[in-house]
Amino acid sequence: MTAVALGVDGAVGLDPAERRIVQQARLQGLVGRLLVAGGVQAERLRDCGVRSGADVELDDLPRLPTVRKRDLWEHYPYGLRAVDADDVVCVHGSSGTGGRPTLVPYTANDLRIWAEVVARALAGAGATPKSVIHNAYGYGLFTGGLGIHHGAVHLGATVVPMSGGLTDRQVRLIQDLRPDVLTCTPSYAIHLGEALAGAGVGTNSLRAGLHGAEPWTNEMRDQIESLLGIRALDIYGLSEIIGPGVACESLDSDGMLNVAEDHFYPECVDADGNPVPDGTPGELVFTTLTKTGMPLLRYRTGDVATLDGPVPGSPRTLRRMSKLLGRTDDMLVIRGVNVFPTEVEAVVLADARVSPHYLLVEDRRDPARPELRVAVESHGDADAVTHALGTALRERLGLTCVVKVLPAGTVPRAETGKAQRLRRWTEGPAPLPGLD
Ligand code: DLL
Repeated sequence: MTAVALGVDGAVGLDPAERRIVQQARLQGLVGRLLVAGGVQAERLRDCGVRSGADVELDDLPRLPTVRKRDLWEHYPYGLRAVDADDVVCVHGSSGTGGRPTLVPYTANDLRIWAEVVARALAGAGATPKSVIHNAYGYGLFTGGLGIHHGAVHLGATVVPMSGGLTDRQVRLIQDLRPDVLTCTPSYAIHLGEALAGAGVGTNSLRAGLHGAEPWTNEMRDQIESLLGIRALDIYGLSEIIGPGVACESLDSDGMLNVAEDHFYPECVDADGNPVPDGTPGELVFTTLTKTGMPLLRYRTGDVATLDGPVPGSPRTLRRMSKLLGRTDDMLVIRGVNVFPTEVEAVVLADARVSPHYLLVEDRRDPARPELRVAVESHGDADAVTHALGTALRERLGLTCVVKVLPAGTVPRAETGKAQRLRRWTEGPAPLPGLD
């Protein structure tokens, strides 16, 4: 593997002034497409006085309307689709609320863009057409598995489509196929690293890992790097924009993630939606300049990070974003699954045997195995309630939770102010007796 690979396309090294001309033209094309497609984004543009793509410039973005996850849910399943149903070649998504997932339709054009940006991310981690990529992101509606897959194929590498789980088999194939790149969530990288060590399987073929889909710290990075002997790099994305590949660290990006800004134009805004200067934390807002299936103008991600320019003097000229610093809402991401506490509440309160006093505990004591613990009180048969809630939560969220049925009166009541329904547990004793 080469130390610094610029990528499979020239876009990453383009002169920023030339890139801006491309972005400008693409923005005008996008606005034109949205106006023709009609629907909520077109209405909001018209309300702002925009009649055609030619009316907008990149500098006008801050005064243009935004769109949020809520808009996707309100127009479920395909309300923001901007092409004929016939032009949609696949659908991906993530968990949503009210039992409705967030669904994203892709055209063949969108799949080409996705493959290109993921191939770029893989190349930035040192992967080449000779690489063997062990892909342990889940395959399915989740964008991790298939997104990395498309990029690896586009790069001309060999992808091993492992998906998640069945760790013994993953260990066996790492031993036999000797991959140089590992792609999976950071928590699974640690789990796999421990399993490989436990089985006495060496990891000396591995050079780099692309890890994302959930929050992770630099301490976790150190752990992954020492367990697996690799450079562990951060990859960011969200289904609404495309999936993995919106931004990704490269071997030379100095701890920040290169944003694929020729396709996904980034802004960073404060709570009132005003732009913040580079280096100041704010909410990331992306505009999909080239997507056609579900193009989004100024999508407010809820993800908090900082933006910055490229590494000075680097041949890689893309703007960069920091590792994520948090969220503007209460969405949790547990083992790559997005969870809104209100969804858990809906399941818990639907069971008549359970009292309305419950507590969610985001258990991150072991960073490799984050768990969502759900403490409830019930007068019913504890085993039956545990089983029923566990099944209902798995069905609704796509996540296996640890359900604890506690004696009546154990879950703290809010005497004043808002009920505290969510606690984070990173060390020390359980926030509630009986929870571990
Ligand atoms: O998680 C896409 C993805 C797959 C990214 C594989 C990277 C690797 P969603 O399921 O729609 O898409 O979840 C998107 O997950 O808004 C963030 O809050 C969180 N997230 C994604 N990447 C990271 C990361 C995929 N690198 C939501 N660090 C986003 C922290 C991340 N959080």
